Amino acid sequence: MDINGLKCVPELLCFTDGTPVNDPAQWPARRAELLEILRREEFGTAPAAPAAVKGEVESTESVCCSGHAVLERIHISFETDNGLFSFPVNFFLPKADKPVPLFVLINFRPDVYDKYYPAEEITDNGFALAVIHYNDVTSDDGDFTNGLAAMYDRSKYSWGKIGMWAFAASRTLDYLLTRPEIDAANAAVIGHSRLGKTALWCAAQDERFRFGISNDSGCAGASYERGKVEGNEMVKQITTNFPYWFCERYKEWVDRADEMPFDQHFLLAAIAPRYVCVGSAQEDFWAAPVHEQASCIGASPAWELHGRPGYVGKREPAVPGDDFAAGDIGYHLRSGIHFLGRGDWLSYMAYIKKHLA
Ligand code: GTR
Repeated sequence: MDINGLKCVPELLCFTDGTPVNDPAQWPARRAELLEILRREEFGTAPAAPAAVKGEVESTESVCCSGHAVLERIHISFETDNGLFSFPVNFFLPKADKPVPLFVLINFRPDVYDKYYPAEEITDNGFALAVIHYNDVTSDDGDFTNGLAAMYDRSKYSWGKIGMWAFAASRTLDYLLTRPEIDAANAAVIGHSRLGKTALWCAAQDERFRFGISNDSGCAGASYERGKVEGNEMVKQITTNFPYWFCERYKEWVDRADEMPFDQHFLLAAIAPRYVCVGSAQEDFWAAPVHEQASCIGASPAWELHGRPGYVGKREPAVPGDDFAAGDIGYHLRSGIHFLGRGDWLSYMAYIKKHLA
């Protein structure tokens, strides 16, 4: 659990009251505690899932991606405290004779096609891809009067924008699980950067996702906070620049990393014993690749408790080209900048194929 002198604390396999966790039967309760801590300290609380979610296919492009896939424009809708809420999803579905695994991608732009997803390569690899444009859910700023933010009373839920985008990814899954073309046992949620944080938070809470995929998620994502150095993003910068992503309490931890009753390995561990895959980029020092790898190592005991291999890879800092996919926690480091690229997708798809249900 040591990487560059970093040790992942607090302990994962120990309840807050000090009771050790040494039996997988204790895990659901410990996982509930991890989620409770992350809600209270970082991402805030969210409303319960709506009783029913509707999906309407508004239009279909029956020839897309070399003719091997179709593209549907779907409207997802559900009742909220303040009435009906809906948002659009672009859904790429390969033409296949059996149900296919699914990616739910929370993305930065509404564009079809977009630089963050090689749609044809994804569908040719046998995956369906549902893309949510995050601003269709709610704006990426401190305005809590638009989109999903306006649909629930702020005084009842402490969620920030990350919690809202994660909620929308789960609602997208609600609908897609009703589609016979989808292999319900093999759903993944994926995002880049702030939306990588979102994907992890979504997968942590929503056990229907077998895979949580974090690309360059950095601070408040996969990146272990303790021991960061100048040039790495920390709670201080993130809560100054983007306070609205989180609950109010997260600010309490500015300059107090060593006192935090949690760290980001808790976020990965809350996905256990399912699957989590973390990708970093060499030049993305702001996101702190070494700290992303450290969280993977630090989260491992949650899998080992279940007799599963957690992180199986180097203990010393990864070098570009390293891709550790053997364990239930995947990790890769590629050369280059902060970006969700084709190489990242190839790595995630290979990892998922290795660990399909
Ligand atoms: C940065 C932010 C990071 C990361 C990134 C992104 O400005 O500091 O935490 O989320 O934006 O989302 O691209």
